[in-house]
Amino acid sequence: MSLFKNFNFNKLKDGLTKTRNKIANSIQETLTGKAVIDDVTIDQLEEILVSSDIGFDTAEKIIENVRISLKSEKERSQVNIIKIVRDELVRLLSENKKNGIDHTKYKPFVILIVGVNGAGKTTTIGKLANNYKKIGCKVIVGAADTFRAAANEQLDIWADRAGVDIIQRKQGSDPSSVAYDTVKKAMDEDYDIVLIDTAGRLHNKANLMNELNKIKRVIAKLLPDAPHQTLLVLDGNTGQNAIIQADEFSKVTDLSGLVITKLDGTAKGGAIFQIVGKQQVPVKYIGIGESIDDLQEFDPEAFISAIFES
Ligand SMILES: Nc1nc2c(ncn2[C@@H]2O[C@H](COP(=O)(O)OP(=O)(O)OP(=O)(O)O)[C@@H](O)[C@H]2O)c(=O)[nH]1
Ligand SMILES: [Mg+2]
Repeated sequence: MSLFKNFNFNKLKDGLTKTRNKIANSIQETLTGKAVIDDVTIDQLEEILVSSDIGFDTAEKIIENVRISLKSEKERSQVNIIKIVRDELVRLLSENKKNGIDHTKYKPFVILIVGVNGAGKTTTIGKLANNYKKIGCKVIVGAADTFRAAANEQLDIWADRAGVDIIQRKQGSDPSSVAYDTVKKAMDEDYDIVLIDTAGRLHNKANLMNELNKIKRVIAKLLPDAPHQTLLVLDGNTGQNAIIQADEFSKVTDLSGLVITKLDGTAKGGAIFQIVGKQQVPVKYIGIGESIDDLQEFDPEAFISAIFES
């Protein structure tokens, strides 16, 4: 069941237009007018899948299932093929889906947002803050990206848009002390949700990872189970690179979920299959635009419908 109330299928469909053109429309074109689905057509289908960012392994799996299903079918109609492909894609996207931790189990519920620079962390925090606020939660955000001069200001704008509180310190302050102060205030003043923004770039990668660890340790001093959720934000445009980032961050921190941003405006939405296929971490949210309502809870069924329904 979805927690947030902002799901909008048409918006999802609009956002995924380019991905739909690349994947579903090409499949439709290949199958249109084919009275019988022969091996050449299956090979063409395989080519489309392989070239559509969903990854070689995923494409192979789907084609294998198409072949198996066709063997048992008398009627090799195109509707069947599309259905087989769709079902298989939904199945792949649902594989890692675990039930998330219920935010009402902890008070405050602390969410740490991590990811490389420009992935969409701050924007995602603004959107999440808005969604939690809308369902009646008291929300505070912590500006623990103290590395970049404009970072505070950016988060401040989002906090303002969402109508939530913010803790910020001057540039160059210790990020973990900002996180500490935010969680402390949340505990003292009865907040439900804490969202901690972090830097995407420090002097080097080791620095960044050490900093994240320190933030986690410091938060845990106040609340032993916190952070209750660590979300890795990945830019949906980056395809293969997103997989590498997920690997890197998984090494240093326990990720509870992924947020794939910027799925609007990219034809590479198929990369989500590779990410899900290679990670044990479920996709929790997807970003389909730059405004405050453009974050949706990830629903494999809806995602595939949005890609295949013209
Ligand atoms: N189209 C689109 N743009 C997005 C989405 N999410 C974020 N962006 C844009 O991506 C850019 C970077 O977003 P930020 O939220 O600043 O990214 P960040 O990870 O906080 O970046 P750093 O603070 O530099 O590490 C901004 O221009 C956002 O508007 C999305 O879902 N769709
Ligand atoms: Mg940021």
